[in-house]
Amino acid sequence: MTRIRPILLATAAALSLGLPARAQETGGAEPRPSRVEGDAFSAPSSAADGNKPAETQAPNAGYKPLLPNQTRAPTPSEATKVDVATVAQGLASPWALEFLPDGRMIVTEKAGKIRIVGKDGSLGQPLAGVPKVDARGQGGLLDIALSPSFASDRLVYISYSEPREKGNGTTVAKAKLVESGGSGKLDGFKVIFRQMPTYDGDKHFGSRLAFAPDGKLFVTVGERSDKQTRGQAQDLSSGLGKVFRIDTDGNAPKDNPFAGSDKAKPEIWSYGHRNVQGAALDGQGRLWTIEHGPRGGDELNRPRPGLNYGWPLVSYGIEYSGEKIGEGITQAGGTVQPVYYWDPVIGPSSLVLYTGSLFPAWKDAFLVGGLVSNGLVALKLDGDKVITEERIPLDTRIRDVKVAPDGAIYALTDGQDGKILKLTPKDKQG
Ligand SMILES: [Ca+2]
Repeated sequence: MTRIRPILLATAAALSLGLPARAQETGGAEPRPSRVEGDAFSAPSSAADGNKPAETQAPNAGYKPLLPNQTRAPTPSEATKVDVATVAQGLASPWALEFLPDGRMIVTEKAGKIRIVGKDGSLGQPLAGVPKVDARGQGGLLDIALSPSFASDRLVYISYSEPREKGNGTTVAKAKLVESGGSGKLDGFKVIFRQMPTYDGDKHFGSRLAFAPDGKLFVTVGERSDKQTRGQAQDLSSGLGKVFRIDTDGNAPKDNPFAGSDKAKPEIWSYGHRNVQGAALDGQGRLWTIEHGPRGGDELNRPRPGLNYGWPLVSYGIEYSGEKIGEGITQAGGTVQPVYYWDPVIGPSSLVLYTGSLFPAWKDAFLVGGLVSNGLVALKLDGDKVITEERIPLDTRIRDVKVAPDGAIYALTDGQDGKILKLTPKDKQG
């Protein structure tokens, strides 16, 4: 009963949100989801091109996918050729990039700095008013998002691993970006949300911030990696291993799937996640996320309210030691299958929907930044199913990917001397 309840709540929540509930998705005939959520995704209506998969290496785990095209989708019939230019360099372990309305960029650096990067690639001085962060391991100053009404309110939202008594944790804050005389600061800094519990570790902080069209903010986090914490991804009273949905003051909206429950955190949108570092809204305003799996098992998911995405009960990956994760199962009742997974991993850092017109082949494709794959991955979808996977090698770890107002693709490279790379279509004459 405890496993079923969230799903029923989820459907009710989806209906009240006006989101496509499953009954609507399946033509109205089916009142509740099947035990294994695999059939939520219809098979592609257009046949794949019959090309070989983009992935050529042997998998780490011997698991078979439950669904067609759930991994190793074929490459598109025609490869997209890109020109790559370096727009800026000298960023210290940059983590996130956003475009400001005037075409400049705002970039976070992991150790705790935020800089504005000019259109000419010049790096501004670090903004004042940025909080202290715990930058050990995978922690630090992480994502940045502009308020949906940034042009009028100048608010930015940041996520970071916050140093706390007895450890650290992912925290979300907002502040006003104020610039004058060539320098800038964050003004009126205010914490709006803290992932709890605090834990003394340096891994799996997530995190991405993504605004939905209704102005609600999705916050993705991790489960802190260690064996003693990872099980909390399944615990609705814990904030580890979740996707949250909050308002701009950090409160849980009343139409969240667990709002009003005394056993669950009301900010939870979905659970059973490992370490979610990519989040994007699709053209219908629906949330998609991408998370780091263990060895094998990176996942693309479409988190729906109140549903369980399986970790650590279910995974297509294995431990780094080679042992099974838990029972070594890839499906279980009450858990949702990934839309797509990778084995071996790509190390997905970021996710964006390509909405520009410079690359017609990628119209409405998801672009994924790869830390391990050293480049971008383009996923074309048909409905909610991946039909092709294309690799765009950039020979360096990619930490974030964004689409510029002119449709060019900007990739932020990881590590010291981080760069901003600009991708444009390769001149066919050249
Ligand atoms: Ca999963």
